Amino acid sequence: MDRVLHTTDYIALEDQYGAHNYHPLDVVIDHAEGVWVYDVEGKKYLDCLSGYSALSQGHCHPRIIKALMEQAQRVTLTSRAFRNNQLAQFAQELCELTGFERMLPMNSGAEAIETAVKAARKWGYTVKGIPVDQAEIITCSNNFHGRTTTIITFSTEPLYREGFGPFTPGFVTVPFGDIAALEAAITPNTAAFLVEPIQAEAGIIMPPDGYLKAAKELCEKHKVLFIADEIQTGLGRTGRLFAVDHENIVPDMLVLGKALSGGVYPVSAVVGNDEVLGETIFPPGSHGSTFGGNPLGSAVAREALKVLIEEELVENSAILGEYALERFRQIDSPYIKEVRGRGLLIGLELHEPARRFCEALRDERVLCKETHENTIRFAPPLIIDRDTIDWAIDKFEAVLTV
Ligand code: IF1
Repeated sequence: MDRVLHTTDYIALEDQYGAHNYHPLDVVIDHAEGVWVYDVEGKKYLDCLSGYSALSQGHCHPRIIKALMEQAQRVTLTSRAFRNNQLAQFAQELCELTGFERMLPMNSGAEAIETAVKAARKWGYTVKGIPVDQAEIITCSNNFHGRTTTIITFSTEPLYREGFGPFTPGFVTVPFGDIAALEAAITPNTAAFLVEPIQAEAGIIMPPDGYLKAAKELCEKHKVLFIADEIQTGLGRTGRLFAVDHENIVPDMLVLGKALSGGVYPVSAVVGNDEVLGETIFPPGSHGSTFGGNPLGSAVAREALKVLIEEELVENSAILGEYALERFRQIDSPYIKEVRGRGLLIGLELHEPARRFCEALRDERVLCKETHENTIRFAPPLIIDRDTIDWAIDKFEAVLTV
């Protein structure tokens, strides 16, 4: 039985023994269910961050937990040296859902991004004919694709890069949304364009209308792979199954994570056709991971996807996202500069740092987090209902109009 500790005790312990690589709100969560989390003092809060959009199905969804518990008593890990029945079915179900021929399972989002980078380079050399070790991948400024040293190579956020060099060559940065800059950056050695359809971490930055479609057309014209990082925007978060669906484009590779497992277990994947994920690109033994494709994560992911579809969470995200956006825009607040977003991925950009408002919202039992200083991100689980949205936005209004 745990010792009886209070919020301040836990904070002191974590601060003493944990690296300080985050600046979390001082709320110590003990358990959670659905859209609600409960701290160690028993206080109840609405989770408006959803684990950075990993908990789209809500905390501890009973069906997903049941799948976890049942599989955990059968087999949790086989390694890919052998096969298991859960990965086989997960692979089929994910490809059928996304319309691609193949999937490659990993664990974290960053690992899936690294996998997509490797696939794009290999495709560049073996299919496009780029001279070996000269492949270029174009990314957008203010991107967020993960924290590995290769991925932070193409971050434009000094805090994420400083002190972690030397970096990986072969990346070119263009402004997000600027189609002329993208065209100018394409060379015969360009293998891929890697982009988040909406730049969430940058502050819920929306693409100009038609940008993604024009970018896809440019990629097709110049034989460049279009890689969509939908780790955060995917699986219903923006009101469509994938954010690229808003412009009816089909990427060459889709990178998924977070809600792929409902926030219960780390599962990520790259999906694409044989041209980018077949044996020409990844022959046996050329890429892998100890836990990638393990039966426990696969069983969890299978149920998380079933819940997403059967509980119509994509539709709920679209309907309540539109409602929430409209309600946020009606708040008459001197602090709000702009409200933007799509589905239940909404950002309130303020004229000043948002931290103090997030702390005030916490005192009103609403948990959300500032991103890039001035923007409050509103991204509750997609299971949220209208009454709870109203309750939450009333709190935002109270905090933002004093
Ligand atoms: C942190 C941010 C969000 C992602 C996209 C890849 C990854 C992420 C679009 C990597 C991960 C997380 C990481 C976490 C905080 C959070 C985050 F603020 F950092 F950027 F959500 F916006 N592509 N995002 O959003 O996936 O390896 O983490 O599984 O690192 O602080 P991961």
